[in-house]
Amino acid sequence: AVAHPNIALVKYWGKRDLGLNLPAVSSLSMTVDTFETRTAVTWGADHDEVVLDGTPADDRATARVLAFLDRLDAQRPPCRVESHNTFPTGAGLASSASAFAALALAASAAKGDRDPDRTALSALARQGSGSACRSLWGGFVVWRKGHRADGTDSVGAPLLDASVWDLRLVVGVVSTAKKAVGSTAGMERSRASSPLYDTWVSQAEADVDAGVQAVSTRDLAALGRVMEASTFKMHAVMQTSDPPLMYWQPATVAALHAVWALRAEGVPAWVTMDAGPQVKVLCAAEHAPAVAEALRPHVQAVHQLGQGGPAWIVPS
Ligand code: 2P0
Repeated sequence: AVAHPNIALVKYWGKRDLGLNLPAVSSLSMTVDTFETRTAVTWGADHDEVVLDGTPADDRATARVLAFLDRLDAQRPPCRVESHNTFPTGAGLASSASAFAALALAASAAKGDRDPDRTALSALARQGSGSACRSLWGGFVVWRKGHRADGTDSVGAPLLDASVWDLRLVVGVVSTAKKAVGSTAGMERSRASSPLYDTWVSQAEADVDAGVQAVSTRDLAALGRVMEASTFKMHAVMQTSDPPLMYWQPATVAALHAVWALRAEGVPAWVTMDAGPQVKVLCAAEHAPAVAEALRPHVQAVHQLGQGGPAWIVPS
């Protein structure tokens, strides 16, 4: 199966249940094209084996993948999983989102269900990595946090297909180093220690509603504004955690000032950053080249990403 990563426009940061991986807040994302995870599962192998980008996975990654397969089927046979990413892993480019979306779909197909219920699959993918529940779908996707104790209503849902509104996320890659603190540990640190955490949670649903409204009315300025607001509230929570979570590098700040300078000159473009130093810029397709030029002096590489489609099963 193949899945694309997604970038949150209104952010997920914080959990209300660690066991089922239920979020404290709803979120809104755009699935991107170009970057992809491609995963093959053999259902019934000699022994359990996980290979990532051509190399046997370390113990931690192997345990995470096998625990995920156990959730799909506690009686499963030994399985072989082989997965490739076309982009940097673990560097704030949403690699766990595409990874667990592709794994959920590939494992279901390998088990014999080639047309699984996507909503049930989204709930499964969420347990591998929260943001993965959004990568089953293309275009704009909303993940409502849900209310049920079993988490069956905490799933991604498609909002607008990829072909409808031609936007770009221009990604400036500041560093491809793996992050020092992963998202799960970071979220728990923020919940336990940031004095801003409760305010963040209390405002998140209104931000998601504003984002959904902006997508529904194709209002890029409104979407950009709420995306930047959500981004900086999330990073304020991160940075006021104890010890602070500072995912930015100096080049991150230089790049975001460059985008704001461009906007002051009349180019409509808005910034977002996730749990890593990369800067991602939301703009109309016609403005992506100018945004890329503004980012280039500050970053290692620039990718102009369009909207990606849903996760899909490669015909065998
Ligand atoms: C997001 N992030 O909404 C937010 C913004 C990072 C910052 O979802 O612990 O890998 O596996 O559920 O999904 C990254 O966190 O976290 C993330 P887990 P995940 O995209």
